[in-house]
Amino acid sequence: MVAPADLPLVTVDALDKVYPADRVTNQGVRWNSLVESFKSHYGYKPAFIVRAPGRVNLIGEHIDHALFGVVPMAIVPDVIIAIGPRADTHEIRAQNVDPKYPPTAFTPSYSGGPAVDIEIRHLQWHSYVKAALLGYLKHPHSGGQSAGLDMLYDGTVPAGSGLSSSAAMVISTLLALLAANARLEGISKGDLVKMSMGAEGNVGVNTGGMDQAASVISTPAAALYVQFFPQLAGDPVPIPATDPAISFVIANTLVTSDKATTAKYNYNLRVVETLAGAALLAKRLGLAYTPADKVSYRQIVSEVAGGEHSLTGESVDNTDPTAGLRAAFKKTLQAIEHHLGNDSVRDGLSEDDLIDALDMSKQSFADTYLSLAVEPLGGKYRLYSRAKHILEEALRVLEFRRAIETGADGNMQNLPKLLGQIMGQSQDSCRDQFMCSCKEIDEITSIASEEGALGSRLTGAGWGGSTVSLVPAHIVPRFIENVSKRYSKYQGLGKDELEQAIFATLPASGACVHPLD
Ligand code: NG1
Ligand code: MG
Repeated sequence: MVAPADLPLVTVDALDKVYPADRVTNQGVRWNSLVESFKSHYGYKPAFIVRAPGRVNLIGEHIDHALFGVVPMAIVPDVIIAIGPRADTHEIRAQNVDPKYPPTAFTPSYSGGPAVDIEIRHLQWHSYVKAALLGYLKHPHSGGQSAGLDMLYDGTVPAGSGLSSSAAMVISTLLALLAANARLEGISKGDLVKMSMGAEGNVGVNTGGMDQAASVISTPAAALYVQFFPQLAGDPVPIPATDPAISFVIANTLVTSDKATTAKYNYNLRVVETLAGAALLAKRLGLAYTPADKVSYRQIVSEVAGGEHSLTGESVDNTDPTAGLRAAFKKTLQAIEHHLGNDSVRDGLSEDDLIDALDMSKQSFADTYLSLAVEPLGGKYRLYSRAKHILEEALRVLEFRRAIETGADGNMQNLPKLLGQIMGQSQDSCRDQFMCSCKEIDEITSIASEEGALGSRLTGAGWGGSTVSLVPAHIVPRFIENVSKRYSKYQGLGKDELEQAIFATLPASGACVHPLD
């Protein structure tokens, strides 16, 4: 198999290679109007349009960080940018078609290594432009320089909706920089994923890589299995024809899950709980890692199974290629039960107790973990329930993918129901073990189930943002209407607002560059 991560970036000459057939015309109107607005803003014709989509994650929440595979897909909502390179200056000018995002203009400093001033504690839309620019300048491929650039943005991924507007912003901006500086050559999709992960770190988010992989590597009409270990790879997962046909409906809670302001006590804290849990498990298993190694649960799985070779070697049943891996996940779950589920670790540790358990000094704990959290954390570290969620969710990803490939017990008829059940289990675990749900997500997912969804769960980081429901295609219009009538935060919304808040999605293609002539 050729891993799509190794393939070159996509250049498109027509929009039917980008959007599902029924969306091409209205997107064409949008792209043309972006070109016209660029001309009237900057007084000349843009040279390129680049695009990076948002994503919805179907299964595998909060496990990319632990290097387990996930199954997201790129969606139609995206960020497109019209670009004009300017040879006469280093100034970057960025405008947004939405007047609520004010224009910005700045020049990176090139004395003593590239520097860009990112307002990390007061993030604005253009902080993501700057984060991408800094990531680009620091990447060896850029040679540490960028030409001046005029950019006009048009984004349709709602910010803070759990659909990865941030990844779409950063990736589209990186593509703009690569295109404008004639540096597209020699960059693979996998390179862009890594570059954008690094760049998103410039706004203080410890990103796991799923969003970037989905936005860059996705191919039309398929979800994407993203593997992070032992290396990044993407494998298209075409959604099969079933009876009833499957549709995925996204419903935004309209509670903004703004990581820039809340990461310190939710997302980044979970990252610390995950890393510290893996370090403690490794220690109690007698494995030769120190906390500074930041061992992942996925690495521990290989150790527990006696090396990666045994997961893929002859012991594996040919008709079930993931059998070895699933057995290793289960064995690791037993180890978690045994080593993290017995003593005081089970109910959560105070910071001092965690430092003791890991045999660390306060200083090295702070250097290793608290630096990831942006701010002091306080409270309890729940290593056991986070670890359990991660391993069980990783197992669900394998089951989900296997079901799509082979049906439920070999039967395609029961597939929609089985996929829905797996999604429901994921939601329960996100709520009870990873504790990343919230009352609005709980409200939508339970209304969704009552209105005929076969499964419904949060998607993305949670704590607000969006839900995704697996709905039989033939009931989608009624489903959307009924959920719209019942979910408290949709009351009083206009038609346009509602259409943006709840909609059925089709898998769209990943990021691309469109040269204009
Ligand atoms: P959101 O908050 O939806 O962008 C975040 C992470 C992902 C992944 C999910 C949880 C970033 C940029 N994204 O997604 O990598 O860990 O949470 O599965 O941090
Ligand atoms: Mg994000």
